[in-house]
Amino acid sequence: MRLLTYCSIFILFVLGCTEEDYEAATVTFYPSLAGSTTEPAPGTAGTPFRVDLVTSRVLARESQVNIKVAGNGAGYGFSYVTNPPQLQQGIITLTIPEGETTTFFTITPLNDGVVEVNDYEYTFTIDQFSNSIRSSGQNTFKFYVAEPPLVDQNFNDCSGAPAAFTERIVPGSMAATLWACTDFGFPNESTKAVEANAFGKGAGVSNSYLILNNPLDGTDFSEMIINMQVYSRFSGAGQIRLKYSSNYSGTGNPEADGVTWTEVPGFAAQLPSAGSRAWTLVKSNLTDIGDEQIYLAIQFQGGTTSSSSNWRIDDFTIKIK
Ligand SMILES: [Ca+2]
Ligand SMILES: [Ca+2]
Repeated sequence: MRLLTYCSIFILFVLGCTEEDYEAATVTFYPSLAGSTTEPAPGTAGTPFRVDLVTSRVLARESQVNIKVAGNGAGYGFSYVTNPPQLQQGIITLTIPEGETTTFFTITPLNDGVVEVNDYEYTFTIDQFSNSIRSSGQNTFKFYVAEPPLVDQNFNDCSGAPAAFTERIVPGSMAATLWACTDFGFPNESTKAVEANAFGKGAGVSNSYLILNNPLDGTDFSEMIINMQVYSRFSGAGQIRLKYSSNYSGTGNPEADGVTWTEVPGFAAQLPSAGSRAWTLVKSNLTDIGDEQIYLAIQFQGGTTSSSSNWRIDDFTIKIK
């Protein structure tokens, strides 16, 4: 009898240990809690991004984890898909076999044909679990998908003159080419940029437009977000302005009779001072474009051969919505 009691206690103890040591596992996102990518171009497939989870111990039984998905954009099947697929909208169910400690799912961004100017942000939250999993640790994973810009110029292949832009000099102003490639881009001389400078360039006062070759069609958007990095190494005469025109022809004198340019509001006020030697992200919004085609330009005006500020532009992007 006494022996039997000892055995029972021993068996209970062992079973108890089994429950404690092998049953109650915690599941957690590991090693990463965040990831990011860019939305694929129209007609191209996105790259699956793998998200890993681990359990705190080997599972004694096959167990499930439900992960709740929240985010903006057009939703599952339009802005992204997951593998395993979502059988119930907004829930990914993962099964971890007995004897295992790891699992993962993938998220693949899709081009949804919708411009999400604030980009996409998804939150994956461990919501429910079963069997051997009794708790969750780091239970949130964030995934960011950037909307690809309409225009995206880092000037890193700049050679001679910047691609995608054409310099147009107003007749009667300083005749020399003023916009050129520079090796001193953002954030440092490891990348190229485009730069305007009139110093030592001969007679006249600068008035030169660096014009984006492709006009932008106002019927395609209600708002345009134009961002660029700006740097000025030297102080002196001259300034840059971001302007647009709905009646410029796209070629020839940018100040020909009848051509009007409007300053993009807020641009000038955000510029670093001439000679300040600090890269500054200048962000502009344009909302009052009608259903017309516009040209966008950076104008460098007022520099002379004996006194000129210089202006470097890098990471020029335009997003529309
Ligand atoms: Ca999109
Ligand atoms: Ca660059």
